[in-house]
Amino acid sequence: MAEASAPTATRVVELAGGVGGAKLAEGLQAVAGAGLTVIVNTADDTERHGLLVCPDHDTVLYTLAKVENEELGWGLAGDSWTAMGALERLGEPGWFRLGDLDLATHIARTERLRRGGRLTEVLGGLQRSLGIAATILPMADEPIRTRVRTADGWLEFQDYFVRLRQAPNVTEVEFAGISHARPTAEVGAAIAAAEVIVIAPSNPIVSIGPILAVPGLTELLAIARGRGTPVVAVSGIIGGKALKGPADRLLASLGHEPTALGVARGYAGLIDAFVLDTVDAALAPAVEALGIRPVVTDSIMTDDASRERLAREVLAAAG
Ligand code: FO1
Repeated sequence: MAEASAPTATRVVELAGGVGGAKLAEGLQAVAGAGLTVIVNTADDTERHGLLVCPDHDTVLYTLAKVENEELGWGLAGDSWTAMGALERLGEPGWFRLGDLDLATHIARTERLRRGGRLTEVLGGLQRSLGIAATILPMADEPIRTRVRTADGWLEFQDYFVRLRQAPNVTEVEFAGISHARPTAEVGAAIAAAEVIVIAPSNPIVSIGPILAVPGLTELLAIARGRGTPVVAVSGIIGGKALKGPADRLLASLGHEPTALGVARGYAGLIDAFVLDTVDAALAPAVEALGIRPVVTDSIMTDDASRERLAREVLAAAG
């Protein structure tokens, strides 16, 4: 097991999706405070009832503000569903549930974007209102939407994820709009200033995949690495199973090995170190053979203390 030592990094960038990314972000925020910048996936974003919903941003925001609904893994603690019931009575679809309190976030965001705000600025305003120390940047300001191909044709991501409960077999994934997107100035500056870059234990295909697919993003990471900034990824697959969501099934149906080693292979050439759970210690030599330094530790984050402990180990792993 790796020893947790006092990290020195104060400027940390994390690439993150939803729950796994948010939990590690909380640990990293406890260590780096305002020095943490989280670059979140926006390809899960969706328009519901005329409102822009940004699931991964909001999961990270609510978690860092300590107001997240831990039971659901999305939305706000103590939320209620009165407005959703009223919408359903009017004949609107109710399978994607927006809580009464959560609705305020989507209304404010949509209104500010309609007034001409840039996504990065609008999300920054929400973060300031909730008083978090870290900064959460969308991976790009342009709209990018994940679509998955199944036997029934192409589906919008939330249609697959929530309405169909990830049941269909996925044979292809695309990020619509990605060719028009570019890393924002804020994303570029954060990566350039980072002392450590962390890839969260999020879904490598549909959470980290879209971030890395933004044209120019991997080049920014390569420039940072060239200047000596280490990139460390954490496996979200433990013992061949995703901690949450369909990552293991997506990896397999898209022709990748559904193990931590399969995840490491996907990041080969991009990262310096890879954090695997103790359960997967036997995969460490194969990770090393990819030219990536394996770091074996207990990587399951059950509470605040384990989130901070893993964050410290990840930063220490960066060396
Ligand atoms: N996930 C669900 O399983 N059911 C829902 O009704 C649902 C609503 C929802 C509303 C706002 C939000 O920010 C997230 C929401 N999610 C819901 C979570 C979301 O679909 C996924 O967890 C992420 O897109 C995957 O990272």
